[in-house]
Amino acid sequence: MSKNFKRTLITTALPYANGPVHIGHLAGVYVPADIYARYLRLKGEEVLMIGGSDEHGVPITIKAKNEGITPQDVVDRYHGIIKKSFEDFGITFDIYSRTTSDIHKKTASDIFRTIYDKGGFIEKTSEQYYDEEAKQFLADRYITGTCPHCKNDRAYGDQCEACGTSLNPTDLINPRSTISGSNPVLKETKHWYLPLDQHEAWLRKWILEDHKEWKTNVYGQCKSWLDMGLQPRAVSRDLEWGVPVPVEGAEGKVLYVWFDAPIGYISNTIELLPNDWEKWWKSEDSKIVNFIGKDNIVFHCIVFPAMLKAEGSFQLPENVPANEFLNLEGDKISTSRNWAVWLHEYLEEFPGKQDVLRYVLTANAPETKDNDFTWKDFQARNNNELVAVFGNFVNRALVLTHKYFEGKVPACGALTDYDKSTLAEFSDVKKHVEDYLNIYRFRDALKEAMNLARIGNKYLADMEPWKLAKTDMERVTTVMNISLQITANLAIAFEPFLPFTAAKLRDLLGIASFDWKQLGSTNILAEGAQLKEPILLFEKIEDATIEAQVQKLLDTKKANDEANYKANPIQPNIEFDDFTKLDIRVGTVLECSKVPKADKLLQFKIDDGLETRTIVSGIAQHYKPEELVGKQVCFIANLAPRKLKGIESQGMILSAENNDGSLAVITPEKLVKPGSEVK
Ligand code: B3M
Ligand code: ZN
Repeated sequence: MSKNFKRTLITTALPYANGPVHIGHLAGVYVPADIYARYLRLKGEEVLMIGGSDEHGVPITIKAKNEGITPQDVVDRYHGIIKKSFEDFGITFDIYSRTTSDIHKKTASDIFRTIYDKGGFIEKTSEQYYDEEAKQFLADRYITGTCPHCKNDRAYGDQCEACGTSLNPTDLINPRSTISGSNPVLKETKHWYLPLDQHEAWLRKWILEDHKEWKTNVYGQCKSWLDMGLQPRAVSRDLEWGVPVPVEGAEGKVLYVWFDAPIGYISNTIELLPNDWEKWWKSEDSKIVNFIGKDNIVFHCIVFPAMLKAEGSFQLPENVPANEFLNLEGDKISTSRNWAVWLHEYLEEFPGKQDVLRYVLTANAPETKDNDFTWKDFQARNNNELVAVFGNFVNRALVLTHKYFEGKVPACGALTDYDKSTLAEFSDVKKHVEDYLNIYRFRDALKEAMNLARIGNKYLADMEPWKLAKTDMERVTTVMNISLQITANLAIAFEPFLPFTAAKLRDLLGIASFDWKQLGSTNILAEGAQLKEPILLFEKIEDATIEAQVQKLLDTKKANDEANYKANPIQPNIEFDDFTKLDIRVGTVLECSKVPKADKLLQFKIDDGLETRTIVSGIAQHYKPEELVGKQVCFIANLAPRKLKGIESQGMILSAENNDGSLAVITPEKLVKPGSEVK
C-alpha cells in the first residue's frame, strides 16, 4: 500500500549524552538517515531531518556522581562533542537540539498531561528499594549485589554483567545501595503505567498486517513482542533528573527517560518550526520515518506509537528502518569499556577522511545482521575500491582531458557499438539506486553507484585513449567526452553517500548544482566547459597507519583486562587427607625438547632424586626448551602415567596461569635437593 505523501519527516535516535559518539552510531543510524535525507532533497522533495541528544536517564546521573559534577555538566559536555561530530561528518540535520531544552520539557509534560486527562494511564503502587540513609528510591542501576546465578558479587539491579542474565533488583542476594553503601529496604511507591495490553489489538493489526513491508529484523522483533503479550509499562520514575511528572502528588517523580526521549523528535520540530510544525506531525500526507538501532525497536514500534495513539492527535511512523549492531574487531562496541572508534578521535587521526568512513560504514552496514568493523577491511575498501576504482577513474579522466584538450570538455563524435553499450550499461543506474534507497537498502544502493566507477574504469582501460592519441584524435574526443559524462554522473550519484567527495568533484567539473534527474544522462557537461586542475580524491592508507590503530585497540583491551582482573572463585573445600594424597616434588630439568607434530607439548627428562623420569607438558607456547634446562620445577609425582602423542608422561609439571592465559612454571625460591617434597 503506497500512499501519496507530500513530505518526509526523518527522525534519528537521540544518542545519550553520557559519552561521545562512535562508528556504531554512525553506521546504525546517522549515515543511513543522512543518505536518505540527501537523496530526497536532491530529488527536490520536502524533507526534514530531526536529531538531538537524549539528556535524561539514570546513566547520566551515575556518571555525574562518579565525577563529582552535576548531570547538567555531563550533558553540556557531551551534547557539544556529539553535535560537533555529526557536523564534521556532514550529517545534515535541520535541527540538532536536546531534551533539557525548555520547549522539550513543556512538550513532554503536555503530552503526558493530555494522556493523563484522557485516562490513558493506570496508577499502581509497588514495592521498590529505598536507601534510608540517602533518603531516596534507587534506580536498578544504583543497586548492586550478588548474582543468584553466577555468584558474581558486583551484579547490578537490572543485569549481571558477568553472566549476562537480566535481573530484577529483588533477585540480588545481599543488595547494596551504590549511593550510601547501606542495605536498601523495600518501600511502597506509586507510578503511572501505560497499559500496553490495552493497545495490543490495534498494534497487532497496524504492524503485522498493515506494515508487512518493514524490514524483516524489525517486523520479526515486533511480532515476537506482540506474541508474548504486552504488559503495562511504568512511565515514571523516582528520580530527580528528568521532566517532573505534571500531576499533583508526584513530587520527586520524573517521566521515565523512554517516555520523554521520543517526544524529543516532536519538541525539536517545534523548536525549529514554531508556527509550522504541526503539518509534519499531524497531517496524513507526511511520511514519518524513524531511523534507529535494533535495541530501540520496541520503544519506537510499540511504546511510542501507543503513547501517540493515547494522546490522539499525532501520525504514526510509516517505517522504522532499524539496523542491527556494528561490532568492532569481533567485540561488541562499548562506551564504558572504551571499545569503540570515537568519531572525534577518528577525525584527529584521519583528517579530511570523513567520506572514507562513510563509505566503509555504508558498504559494510549492519542492515540485516550484526556486522564487524575491522581496520583491515577499512584499509582494503579504501585502497581497493575508493582509490583503485573511484579515484583512479576520475583522476585519469581529468588528467587526460587536461593533457589533450587543455582541460576543456571535448565534443562527442560518432558512437561506436562499444560506446553505446557502455552508455546503456550506466543509464539504468538511477533506477537501481532509487529502487534500493526507497526500501532503505543503503549498501546495495551504494554498490550500484559504485558500479558507475567500475564501468568508467573498464571503459578507459579498454579504449586506451593514451594509445589512440597517436593515431586517432577524433576517437579520443569521444572517449574523453563519455568518460567525463560518467564522472559527472558519479558526482551526482555519490552526493548522498560521500558528500565531501561529491562537492570536490562538482567543483572540479564546474557544475553549479546537482539535479538528481540528470543522473543517467550523457550530456551533463557541455562541450567546451572548462575543468579545474585535477586533485586526488582519495589516497592510499599504509599498513603502518592501520597497525597503529590495531595496536591502540590492543592497548585498550589490555587496560580493560587489567582493570577487570579478578581471580577465579575458590573451589569447594577438601579434607586434609585428600591433600596429603598428592605427592608434589621438586626435580631438576636435565633435558627438554619439542614434541614433534605437537605445537603445545614439551618433553622433559627430570632428575627426581631417585631416577630420571619423563614428563610431557603443554607449555611449548610459553617457553623455549633451552630456557628450562637446568631449572628446578615442581611436579606431581604420583599422578597415574598417561600417554601424550605416544610418549608416556610420568607426572605433571605445575605452573601458574596468568590472567592473559600465559603460563609461568613454579620453581622453588632457593635451590633444593632433587626429590624434595613440597608440603
Ligand atoms: N537514547 C537509546 C540509545 O541511544 C536512546 C535512544 C532514544 S531515541 C528516542 O540507544
Ligand atoms: Zn551472574
